Amino acid sequence: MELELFITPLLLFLFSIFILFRGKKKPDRLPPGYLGLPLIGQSLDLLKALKADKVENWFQEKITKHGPIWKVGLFGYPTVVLNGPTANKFIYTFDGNILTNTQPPSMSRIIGSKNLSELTGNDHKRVRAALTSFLKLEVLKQYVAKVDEEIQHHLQTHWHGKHEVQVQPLIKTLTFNVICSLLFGIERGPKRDKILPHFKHMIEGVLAIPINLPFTQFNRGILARRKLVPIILDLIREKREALEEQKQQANHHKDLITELLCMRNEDGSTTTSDEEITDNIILVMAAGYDTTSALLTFLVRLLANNESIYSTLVHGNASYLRFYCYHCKKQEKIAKNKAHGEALTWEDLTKMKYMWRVASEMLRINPPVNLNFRRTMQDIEYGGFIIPKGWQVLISQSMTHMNNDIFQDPTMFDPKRFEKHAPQPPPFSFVPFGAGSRMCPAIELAKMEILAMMHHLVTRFTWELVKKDESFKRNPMPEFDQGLFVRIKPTKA
Ligand SMILES: *[C@@H]1O[C@H](CO)[C@@H](O)[C@H](O)[C@H]1NC(C)=O
Ligand SMILES: *[C@@H]1O[C@H](CO)[C@@H](O)[C@H](O)[C@H]1NC(C)=O
Ligand SMILES: CC(=O)N[C@H]1CO[C@H](CO)[C@@H](O)[C@@H]1O
Repeated sequence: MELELFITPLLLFLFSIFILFRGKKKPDRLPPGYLGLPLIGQSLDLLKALKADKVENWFQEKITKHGPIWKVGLFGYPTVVLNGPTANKFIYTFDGNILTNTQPPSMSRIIGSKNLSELTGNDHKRVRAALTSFLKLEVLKQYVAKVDEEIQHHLQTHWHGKHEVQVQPLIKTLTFNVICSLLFGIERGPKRDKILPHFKHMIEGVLAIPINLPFTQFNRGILARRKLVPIILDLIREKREALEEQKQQANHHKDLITELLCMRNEDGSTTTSDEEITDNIILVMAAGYDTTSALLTFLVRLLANNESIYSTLVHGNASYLRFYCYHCKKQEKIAKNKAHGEALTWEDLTKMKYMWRVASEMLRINPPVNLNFRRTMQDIEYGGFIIPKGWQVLISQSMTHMNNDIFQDPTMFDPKRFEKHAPQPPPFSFVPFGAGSRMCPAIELAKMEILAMMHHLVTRFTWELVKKDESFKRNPMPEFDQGLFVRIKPTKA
């Protein structure tokens, strides 16, 4: 890793800071644990655990050593790590002005801090309101055909006629395209093509160690952001002009940028600066791009490995269908009622209940986002300890998702856990999308993309893994070593 080149000179520098820091008076009742070196702390250890997808083991080791609440230095800040449903509830529901959604510096420098996830108080409410009003179900329902069109075009271009494909990079391009089309009204063409490479580099720097030296991942991310921002500012300008020209024509497809441009204060002044819109665009792209594509890639791998799930999904469970749920038609039946190339409808998606249970179980076992950071704005007491002002608080989704007391036999993949009549997991224990007032506002969009894409895949292709045991690393998003190589065959029509 190129990073190591810089470590030695840095250590000397950091060590001197460390000596300075030690002089400060520490509040009593800090959780046990070691902060390590300032700035770096134990970031390298965590990144290593992430790469091996062993964050739970890393947490568990520390818990065994220090108890359930412990401290560690991560990405430039002292950090208190918590776990369990109570901790999840605490992080997701505590007053957001005190426990803010501030991300480690690598994330906020790159994603931008005028964005939704970093905003607090009224700013957060305002921008979130625009996003939610755009992403709510009644609005999204109108766009199923648009998503479907992107998916069909994607399969036609990148899958049909091929023998082998790398699933993950392809699906990333697909999710990028869906977001461009639906949220930003950027149609296929040169503009999209210009944004994509910068965007990819930017995302890669998001959870790097915040050392801005040439050749670090962090540095590449910052440079990519710098190239991306003017393109987005141009786009905002175009949308604003278009909006002024067609002021009278209300109510055609409004994209998210237009929606944000239309927001007005009570006195009629604009509420959202171009800078805020830019950061939000980048945030929404970042949030939708890696997450949905990771989940879809895991599902493709699952269906290659598990014949029984595949068959239930495609053909349905005969006895189940007959006795319980005749309208739970499986993918094959849904496809039979369509003319070739005819778009899926909202109603079709609502029938894919088994598919969504399979996806939910995948979200439990392999949550695309597996770390949640917060920052304290004042000293907070938790579990008998003080978390000082300015520290980070961290939880990992997997700590509850893989807890044997909450999900029995947690490593077993079992979609039955999400059946309607199955016992519900306790509140704040199944949190792939977060929870509380900052819960991912795009769940319904993600669901729509996943159901529609999986439907088209299973009805058009069969596939097998080229490398049976291809594994993945977390960077921090799951990345398959070779992008998940599969051999595909078209299904007989
Ligand atoms: C299929 O139906 C049978 C009978 O209702 C049920 O026991 C079984 O769990 C079902 N399988 C799935 C995967 O839904
Ligand atoms: C496939 O999934 C089913 C249902 O969860 C599970 O019982 C079975 O063990 C899995 N099969 C394989 C080969 O992993
Ligand atoms: C990097 C960056 O843009 N930082 C700014 C984000 O917004 C806050 C206030 O909302 C500023 O204080 C930061 O400088």
